[in-house]
Amino acid sequence: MSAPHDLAIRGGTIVTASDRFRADIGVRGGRITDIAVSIEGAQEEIDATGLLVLPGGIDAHVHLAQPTSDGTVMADDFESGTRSAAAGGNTTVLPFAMQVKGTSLRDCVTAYHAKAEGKCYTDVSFHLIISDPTPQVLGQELPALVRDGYTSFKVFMTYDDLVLNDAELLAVFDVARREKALVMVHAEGHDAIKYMTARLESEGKTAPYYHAEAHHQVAEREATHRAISHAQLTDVPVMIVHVSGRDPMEQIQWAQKRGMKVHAETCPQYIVLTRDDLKGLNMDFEGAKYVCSPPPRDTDSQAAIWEGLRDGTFEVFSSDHCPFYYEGSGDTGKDNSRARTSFRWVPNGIPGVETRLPILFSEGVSKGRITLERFVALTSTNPAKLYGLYPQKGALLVGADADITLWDPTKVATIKQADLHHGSDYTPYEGMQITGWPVRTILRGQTIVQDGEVMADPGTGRYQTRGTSEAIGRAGVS
Ligand code: DUC
Ligand code: ZN
Ligand code: ZN
Repeated sequence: MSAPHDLAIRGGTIVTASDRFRADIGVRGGRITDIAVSIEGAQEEIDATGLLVLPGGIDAHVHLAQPTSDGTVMADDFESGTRSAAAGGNTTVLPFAMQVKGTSLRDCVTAYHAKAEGKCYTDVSFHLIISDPTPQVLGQELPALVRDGYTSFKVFMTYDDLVLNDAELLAVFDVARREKALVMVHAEGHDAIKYMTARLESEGKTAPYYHAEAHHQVAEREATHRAISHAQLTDVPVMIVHVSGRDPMEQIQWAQKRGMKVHAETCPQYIVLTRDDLKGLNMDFEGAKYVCSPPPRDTDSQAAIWEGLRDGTFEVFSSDHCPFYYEGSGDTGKDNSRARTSFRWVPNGIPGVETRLPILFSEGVSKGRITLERFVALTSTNPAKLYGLYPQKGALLVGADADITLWDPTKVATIKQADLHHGSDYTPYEGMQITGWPVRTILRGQTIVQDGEVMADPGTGRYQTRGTSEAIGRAGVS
C-alpha cells in the first residue's frame, strides 16, 4: 500500500500567528493534508525535533529586475532575487511591475511576466506601480488589471520619474476604492526633499550622509499625513510602506485611533541601522551602501518602531529589498561618477530579502522584544491577508499550500556577504551577529533550500493570482 502522505514533518513546534503547539504535518500534492499529534507514514520524512515549523516567509515588498532611468543596474533578476529569498526562509515574494511613464501599464505587466517566467525559486505575485495615471490607465487598464488579480498598487509622493501630485493621488485612490484594490504609498514630500537637496549641495554637503538630511523625517511625516488625508477624503484603505521613524508612525497612530483604515509596514533597516551608518568610515563614500529611502533615522526612532511592531501599529514587516551593486561594472553601481559629485545621484535602495527574517527573529524574538506568534503574523500571515493570498499562503492549515520554513532558534550565525545568495556585491548588515536561522525552506511540499544549499531548479516557483485584501473585505488581521 502506498504511503498516505508525500511528506511528513515530525517532532517540531508549529507556530502560527496566534498559537504554538507540538504536532506533525502531513503533505500531499503540495498541500497540507494533516496536522495531528502523530500522523501516518510518508514517502519523505523530515525530523524537525528542536526546530520551529513556521509558515513560509512572505516578503511583500521587493524590487527585482526593475528598470532604472540613470544607467544604474538592479543587482537581482528573478533568478538571483528569489534564490536569495528562499535561502532566507521565504516561499513567496511580491515584487513591483513598474509602469514607465508614457507606456501602457498592461504592457509593463506583460514584460515583467516575461522576466519572471521560468526563473523563480519561490512563488511570486506582482504589485503594480502607477507612474502615469492617464484617463486610459485609470479608466480601463487599472480596473482590468485589478480584476485579473493584480489587487494592490503603489504610488510615489517623490522622485522625478514617479511622483504623483495631489490631484493624481486622489484620482488613483478613487479607482482603488471602486475596484477594491489596496493602495501602497511611498510617503515622502517631493518639494521638501528637492529644497533640502539644493540647500545642502549649495553648502558643499554632497557626501552620501547628506541623503539622510535631505530625506528628512519631517518630509516623511508631512507626506504620511497628506496620504492619510487623501485616503480619508476618498474613503479608501491605504498601506503606508517602509515607515522609518517616530514622526510618521505617530501620524499613522493618529489615524488608526480615529478608526481610519490606515495600515503600515516597516523594514529591517529601521530597527538595526541609523543615519550614522551613512557616514561610512569618516564621511567617505562607503556610506552609499546604506542609502535608501526613507533613510534609517536614530535610536529614538528605532525604539518607536519596536513599540509599533509590538502594539500592532505595523502589521507587515518587509525587506524593501532594492538591490544595487556598490561597485558594479563601469558606472552601473552606487559608486558611480555622478554619485561622487552629490548624494542625489546615489541609487536609493539596499539588499535585504535574505536577511529580513533572521534580523527580525534575532533582534525581536531572541532578544524578547516580540513573541514568536507576532513574528509569524508580521512576516507571513498578515502580508498574506493584506495582499489577498490568505489562507492559501501564510497559514499552517489543512488545505493550505505546504509552504513551510523550518527554523533553528538556537543557531548562531554572522551575516556575511560571502554566504548570501543575492546579486549585490555587499550587504549593509555585514558582521551582524544573529541568533536563530532558517535551516530548510519548503515550497508546496518541495524542499527548495536546505542549510543554505539550493535544492530546486529555477522555475519551481509559480505566479500567484491574488484576491481582495482583507483590509477591504473582512476584518481579522492579527
Ligand atoms: N522606495 C522603495 O520602496 N524602495 C526603494 C527605494 C524607494 O524609494
Ligand atoms: Zn518606496
Ligand atoms: Zn521599495
